[in-house]
Amino acid sequence: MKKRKVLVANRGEIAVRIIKACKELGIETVLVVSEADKESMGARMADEVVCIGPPQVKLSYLNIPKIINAALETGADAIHPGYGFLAENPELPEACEKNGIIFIGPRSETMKQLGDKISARSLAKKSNVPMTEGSEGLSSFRDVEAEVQKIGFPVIFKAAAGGGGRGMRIVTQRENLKNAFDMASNEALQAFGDATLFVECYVQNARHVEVQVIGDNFGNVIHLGQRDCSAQRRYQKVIEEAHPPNLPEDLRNKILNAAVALTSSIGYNSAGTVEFLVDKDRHEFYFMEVNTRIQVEHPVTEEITGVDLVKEQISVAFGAPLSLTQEDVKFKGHAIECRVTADDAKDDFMPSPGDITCFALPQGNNVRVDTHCHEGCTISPYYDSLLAKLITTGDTRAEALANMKTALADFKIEGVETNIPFLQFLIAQPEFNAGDIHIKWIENTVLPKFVESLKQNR
Ligand code: MV4
Repeated sequence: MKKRKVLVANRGEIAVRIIKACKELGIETVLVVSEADKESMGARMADEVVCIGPPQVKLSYLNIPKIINAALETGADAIHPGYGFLAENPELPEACEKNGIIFIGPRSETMKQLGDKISARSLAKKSNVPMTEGSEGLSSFRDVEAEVQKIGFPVIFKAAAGGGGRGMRIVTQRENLKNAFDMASNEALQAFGDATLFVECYVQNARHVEVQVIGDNFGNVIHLGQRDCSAQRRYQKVIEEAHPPNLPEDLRNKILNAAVALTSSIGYNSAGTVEFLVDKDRHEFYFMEVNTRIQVEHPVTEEITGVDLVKEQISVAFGAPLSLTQEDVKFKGHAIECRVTADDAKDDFMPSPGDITCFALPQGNNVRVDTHCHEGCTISPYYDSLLAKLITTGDTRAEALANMKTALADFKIEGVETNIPFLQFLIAQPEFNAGDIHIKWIENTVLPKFVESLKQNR
């Protein structure tokens, strides 16, 4: 039988991660690259490389016709989109379908159903998944006041086509309603080409807890536990961990069951993540959204389950049934991931592109580093600033954290500024050590302290 071939439509660490998974599955790889990534680690590892255009993402990594052509020319059977770029754009699976190419992700209809946050809410409702009180689509301000009257302040506007914080505004008082609505709908129009908003009751001081699920083409869906991603700054996750600390057993089980109920109700057939807000003190949880891609933070789930999520995602896309049942999933220990980025924490997290002159990885049995960087590589200003994902494990959370402290101290990166000093500051905080943080914790509590500590050390 002819060897199978996967085209990787991404770059950076996730391209490397996908190529590794393909090699282990005996699958050949084609990597599409921009002119800026011809010498990348992924390009060195892939069996074939096709340059699809200049560094600007619109002309390369977001260019569907170029990517489809590269797949057809190289005889690729399937396309893996990674995360970001085209990963949640239903036009890519549609183009794949037209050209007889397997898309490594859910069906385009599934992507549309879940990508529209209002339709995602109605699916969640049908599966009896709890969510905050909220409205349908609001296309003009006239509909807003009556809805907000019902809900009560604070409220949050969200883009129907949105996700990831764009087109969102929190409003605490009536005077700010009109302005916030206008700002959010403009932002939504700019970002997604659709100004439609909806409004929800804003959950304060919540934690971000998400469930990893995976389904196959035979109607099987299982979960692989939960992750806590409450350590965020400007909607960008900074540290993630599995399992979420201090989550009461019954709440944990309810959230897991809700995620599986929702995704199995729609025959979800790939790797996916169901996001929730959790109000631990009031013992409540609320559905937020479903991400239909492999996520940046998937390694912490792999570390506590021993399941290779990328290999499993590729296998099910090629038509294999899930290699394990829910009962086969065994959890062991704790894992923490720090996103190491080329941002200068000392200078308001300004991106710091440039040439890496030293890149010495931390070592140890409980340390994993997912990266595309090496000594002599160039960090381009065209792309996101993720240098590496540093993952540590331990039998307990305290052990995983202690291992993270050592690993961060041992990670030597020179040539670009990094956020490592900030990560060290974060994990040293008493609230983080107690597992007692929420989604505004970094911005409200840590950043002011961090800025103060910089002044004192000057
Ligand atoms: C919320 C919320 C509180 N209440 N919805 C952020 C991105 C998208 N996944 C949904 N998000 C949120 N939705 C309700 N009803 C809080 C967030 C949220 C957040 C809000 C402000 C600042 C940082 C945040 C980080 C994660 C989630």
